[in-house]
Amino acid sequence: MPDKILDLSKPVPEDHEHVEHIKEASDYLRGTIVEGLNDPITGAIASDDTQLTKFHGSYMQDDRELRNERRHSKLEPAYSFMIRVRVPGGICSAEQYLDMDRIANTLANKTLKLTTRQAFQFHGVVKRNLKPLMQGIIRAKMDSIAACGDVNRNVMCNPNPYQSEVHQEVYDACCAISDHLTPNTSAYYEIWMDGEKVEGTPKFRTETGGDDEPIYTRRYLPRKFKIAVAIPPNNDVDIFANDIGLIAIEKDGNLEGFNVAVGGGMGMTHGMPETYPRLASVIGFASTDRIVEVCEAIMTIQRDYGCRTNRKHARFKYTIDDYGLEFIKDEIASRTGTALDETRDYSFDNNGDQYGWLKGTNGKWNLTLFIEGGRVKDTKSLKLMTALREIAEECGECDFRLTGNQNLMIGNISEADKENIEAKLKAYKIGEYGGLSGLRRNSIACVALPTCGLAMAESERYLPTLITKIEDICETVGLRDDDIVIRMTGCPNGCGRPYLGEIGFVGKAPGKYNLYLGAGFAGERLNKLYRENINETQILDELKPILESYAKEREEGERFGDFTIRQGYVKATVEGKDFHA
Ligand code: SRM
Ligand code: SF4
Repeated sequence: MPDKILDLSKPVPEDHEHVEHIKEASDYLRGTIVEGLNDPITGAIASDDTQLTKFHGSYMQDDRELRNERRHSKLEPAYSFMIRVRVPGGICSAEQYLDMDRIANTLANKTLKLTTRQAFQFHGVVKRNLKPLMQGIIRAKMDSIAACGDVNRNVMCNPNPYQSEVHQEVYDACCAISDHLTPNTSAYYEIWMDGEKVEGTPKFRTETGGDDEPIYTRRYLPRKFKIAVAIPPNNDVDIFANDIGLIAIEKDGNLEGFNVAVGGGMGMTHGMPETYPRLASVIGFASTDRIVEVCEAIMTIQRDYGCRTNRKHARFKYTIDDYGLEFIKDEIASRTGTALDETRDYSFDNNGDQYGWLKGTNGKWNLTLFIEGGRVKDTKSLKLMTALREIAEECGECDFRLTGNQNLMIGNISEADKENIEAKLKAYKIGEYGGLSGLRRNSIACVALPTCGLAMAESERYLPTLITKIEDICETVGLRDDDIVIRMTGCPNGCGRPYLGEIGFVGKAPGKYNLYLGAGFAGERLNKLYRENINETQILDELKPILESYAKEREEGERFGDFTIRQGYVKATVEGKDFHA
């Protein structure tokens, strides 16, 4: 039995990461954030506080394209803040969507980013606008606490509870897990709302909770923690990329419970083979009534045993590979008093979104729209932001739902509104998805430049152009409509889950990418490095013969990722530890 790493009876050990000392000294995530916000001399906040604002849902960034110019002019970097709004299960009302739109247009950079974890992001928020923006979110009865930081993040699930009874039950379970694992600290409302209570705000706990963090403790988790729930056969939230992935098991139209998978994560660092993406391992089954306590038990195992001396080794996937799955199973049994049951049968057949119109169990309509790179904005040629705003203003009872693939579902639409929405989309020349190639409708790109401080190459701004060029090849060989999962990120951290792309690109340097091939179409197998550090011409030269041969030589129903393995372009990755092999 290993010793726990978290020991609250002693001061934070010297060899623990600096962030551990910051958390301990922060008085439940307060630090000197208020003082920093009130300091008019700089557009920044204190460095230690930037670690704490993450827990409040905000990252300090600077415009990387202005760095040199500002340095030469002896100005401080062009600081701004990114704010992430948690939307458990991805669902908000039309009214809340309009609040997000208004905030983006008045206090941020007039765009909304729909993220790979069903959240909204605002970019380019200057310091003086940060507090008004946070207040706007909270007055919209939403929140940003725990959207980032060493805590459980936005819990994901399919965003259409009207697809079936089971979808509704899964959505309810997702919200229950999210609510239970939301941090308790009153610092959030104290700092951003001056302690004011807003009726209906999720988890306003100052009255009941105070600062005690019974689940997290004052040191919180060693690292971020992520949970997602999928309903077979659709793995649209990529559960295997999560610290906990839950697979809904139904019987005769009722939810029985969930297979529990643990230890997924995408992040790695170039040149450090001891870091690797890992897919979650399925370890058993828990009935619906147990799922919240099982999630808490798993998360607290990571709280107690996760590495706190090296953040690159601090994700749950490494705790599992260090201690073994049997240890994790035994701990779950001892913490909950009951062992997990035998894993139930399940199978996934895709990890994408089902575009277009779908009628719900309540007789209303739901429409899934492709949003390229998850970016909602107006351009000269496409007034996407305006169109969505007008739909939200006019659509009565409808709601807005974010998918795990950066897309948008407009839900709960009446028959009459369906016609209006179709007319509106036509007027604004917004296709539902018709006309998109199989590559584009299965694409994800992370934010990367210019806001992401970790980006080594473009992603969101570049993938659409690259896809157009790959589409030319696909068109020639007759693959235009074939679904192929393609994903790009500007660095190896994996925010667009690139290691689950049948074609994956990971930025190495400006204009240079590693090319990965061979992931499973349903998100059940990682891909493998095929070519390193290549530019656009090389990418196209590499992909052309493979796509040509796929068009000619694939077997009936064979997916592109499977084909690249069968033909020996790459070896199958069996587990995270052999990703680099
Ligand atoms: Fe991420 C860090 C954006 C999903 C793994 N991620 C970041 C930061 C905050 C950069 C930073 O630390 O300074 C990025 C902000 C960019 C910007 O300008 O907005 C960022 N991550 C995103 C988003 C917005 C990408 C997107 O285009 O949609 C996604 C927000 C999700 C959300 O709503 O919560 C996003 N990030 C992910 C995912 C995908 C997922 O969760 O399904 C992953 C891989 C899964 C995982 O966690 O392993 C992911 N992000 C990372 C990592 C690597 C973590 C690791 O274990 O090594 C970092 C860097 C870090 O934590 O040190 C990171
Ligand atoms: Fe930034 Fe890298 Fe995440 Fe892309 S993958 S958003 S470049 S941290």
